[in-house]
Amino acid sequence: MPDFFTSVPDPVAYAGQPAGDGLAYQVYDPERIVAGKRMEDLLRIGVCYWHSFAWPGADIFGAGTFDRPWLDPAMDPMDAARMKQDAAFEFISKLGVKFFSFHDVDMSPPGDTLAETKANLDQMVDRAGEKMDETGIGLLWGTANLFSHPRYAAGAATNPDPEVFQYAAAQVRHMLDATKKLDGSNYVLWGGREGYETLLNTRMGQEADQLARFMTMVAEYKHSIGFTGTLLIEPKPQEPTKHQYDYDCATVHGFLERYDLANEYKVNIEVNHATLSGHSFQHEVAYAIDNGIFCSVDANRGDPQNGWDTDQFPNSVDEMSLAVYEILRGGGFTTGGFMFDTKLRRQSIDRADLFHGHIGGIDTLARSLLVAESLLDNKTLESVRDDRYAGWASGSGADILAGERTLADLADEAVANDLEPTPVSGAQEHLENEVNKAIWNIG
Ligand code: XUL
Ligand code: CO
Repeated sequence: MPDFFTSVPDPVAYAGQPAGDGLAYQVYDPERIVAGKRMEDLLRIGVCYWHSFAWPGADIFGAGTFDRPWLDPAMDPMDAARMKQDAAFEFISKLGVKFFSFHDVDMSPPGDTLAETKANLDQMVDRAGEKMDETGIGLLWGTANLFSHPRYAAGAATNPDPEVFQYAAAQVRHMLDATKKLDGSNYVLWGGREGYETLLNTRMGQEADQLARFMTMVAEYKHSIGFTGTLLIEPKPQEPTKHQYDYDCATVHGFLERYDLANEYKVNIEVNHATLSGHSFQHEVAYAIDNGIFCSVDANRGDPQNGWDTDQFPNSVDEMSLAVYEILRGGGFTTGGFMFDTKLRRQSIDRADLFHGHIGGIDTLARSLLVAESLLDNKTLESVRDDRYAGWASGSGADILAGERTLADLADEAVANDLEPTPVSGAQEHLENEVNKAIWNIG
């Protein structure tokens, strides 16, 4: 196919200053060294296939608005899949980022039988492999769509019908094979409809056992084929179902521990899902890091006035900096990265709009990374945290943590010494000002 995104430079480059047409990076400089690593290697930016190329811009009140010729139902489905793939790889390489992600159904059309569907995907995956070799683009993660088709209305692994569980097993097995073939870094399971609409017809305990069985089988299969990428769960509290079992990081962590799966799975935290669950994104990241389950991020944010998943491009350095700080403090990404599971607004109908959304979002992450580096280098938060918890690092505090004191020991000693702890300031306003200074002053 001739180039589709003809109005943008190839590639979009780092300019370090505002470009007249907005089609240049102001902050994202892949080569810049941050915390000892190239910025590109720290951020590991990925583009998603589904919202960017497989979604026509429809909403529940109206039809698609976007210019995506390959979504024309009159086209031969495999020709359309090839055209879509050409446009996707053209976009990602012009954007100048290193990764993408896809669901099985994003990349190839269904056939009349499961075997035909599988053959279509195999063809398109082989073709994607060639494009990846040509462009140097890698696969951040693969995943299977177990939520759009009507068969999954009552869930996939948690469906009351074991045949649906089996159908889902076929899809996931196939996508794990495809992800391995494309040397994917991770495999994601978002429990799209693993939840319930009403408890009137639902056995929650039974559904949890089914989900755990499915996840165990997936982990076993991963090892049997020698796939070395990380398995990820993507928490989300609700939508599409009223209540989803993977509510937030703490819920997922408890589930993994309960079913002895904590060594097999980590989390892919989506900013918009974090805020929908009533947490900040920073909270979800910090929880996952502290509990050893952090791996990857879907960078799309919500709208504070809407209680649903708007999947907007990240544009707040304030929101992102503290979460990126936690990621950097935790040692950065290993197999994960920042996936843009982002949607254009329905009125953004110019081909260049997809670039503007990504460029602004990537610059936001790049600037947040610089803020995080400065907070870390200057020990802005760490020195205060060290002081605040100093009592636990030695003496009585350390003995308590080591299990060397009983409740009665402590109580007796408190009385004997007439204990009177002195409150100290949490200094929240001072710290907020320090964070703002880093945000304002970073070059
Ligand atoms: C849905 C969502 C998904 C997953 C992949 O809210 O985030 O796109 O990221 O299935
Ligand atoms: Co997501």
